[in-house]
Amino acid sequence: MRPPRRLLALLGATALVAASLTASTVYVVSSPVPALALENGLARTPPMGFNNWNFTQCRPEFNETLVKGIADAFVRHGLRETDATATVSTSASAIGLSGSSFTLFDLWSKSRRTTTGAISASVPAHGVVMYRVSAGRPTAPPAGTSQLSNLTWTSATNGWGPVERDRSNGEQAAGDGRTLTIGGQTFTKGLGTHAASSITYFLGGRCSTVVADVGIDDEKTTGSAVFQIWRDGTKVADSGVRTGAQGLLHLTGNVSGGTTMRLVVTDGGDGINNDHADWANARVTCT
Ligand SMILES: [Ca+2]
Ligand SMILES: [Ca+2]
Repeated sequence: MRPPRRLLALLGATALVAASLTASTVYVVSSPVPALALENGLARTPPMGFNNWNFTQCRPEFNETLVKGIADAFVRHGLRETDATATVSTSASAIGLSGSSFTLFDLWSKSRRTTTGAISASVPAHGVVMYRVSAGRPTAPPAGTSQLSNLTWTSATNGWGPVERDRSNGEQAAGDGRTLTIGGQTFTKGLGTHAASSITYFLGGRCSTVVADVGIDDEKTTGSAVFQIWRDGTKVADSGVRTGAQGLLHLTGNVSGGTTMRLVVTDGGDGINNDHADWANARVTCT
């Protein structure tokens, strides 16, 4: 898959934001709706959006004239609100891409989908949708059972340096981890992470099960973390809080039909210090 080249931004529920907002960004933005306190792993408000406070901090120049000017600019670029869900579309050429197949990565939910031809988003009334759009399609894992450390993830975040393949997290440098070890048991394959971490794989609806032996690596036994497996926006496995003293836990997630799968590590509620979290012998089975 080619690396992401464009961040597509669509503003407003009914109108397409022209690429003139930025050369490479499209947003779907309008006034917020009350947040729903859903325990679905998503932030209760979008992590990105139009945030005047960060820019102005209510300095004197942030006055009615400026606010009206911003609103007028939105309207000039075709941004308006409606009270109904609307489909907002653009073309590849409008955002500087070529080809006919594209991958849309939802920057809020972290879900991923593919499309051909027109690029569009279904935008709730007064809602927000943000996609990173890249040309081409990601590749699903091959048929059979694959070690996740042998596959290419589509995105990864990690709380202390990068995610390590087939070794523990170690410190901040890449490749400085040790043999994956949980409760004295060593592993030659797996992923070494550190809370807070999230690793996303594209499955393309072709995979059924993800399994791993999870736990705090022996290199930092005082850590604590929670291991979760997500199929698109649904959590399908949760380890509960694991400490170094508990050793490993075998975790299984049903990812049948999922377009994407995420391995998530949280801090266990007590901060990220020493949270060296291993996904040992982590495998996915696909057809
Ligand atoms: Ca490292
Ligand atoms: Ca912790």
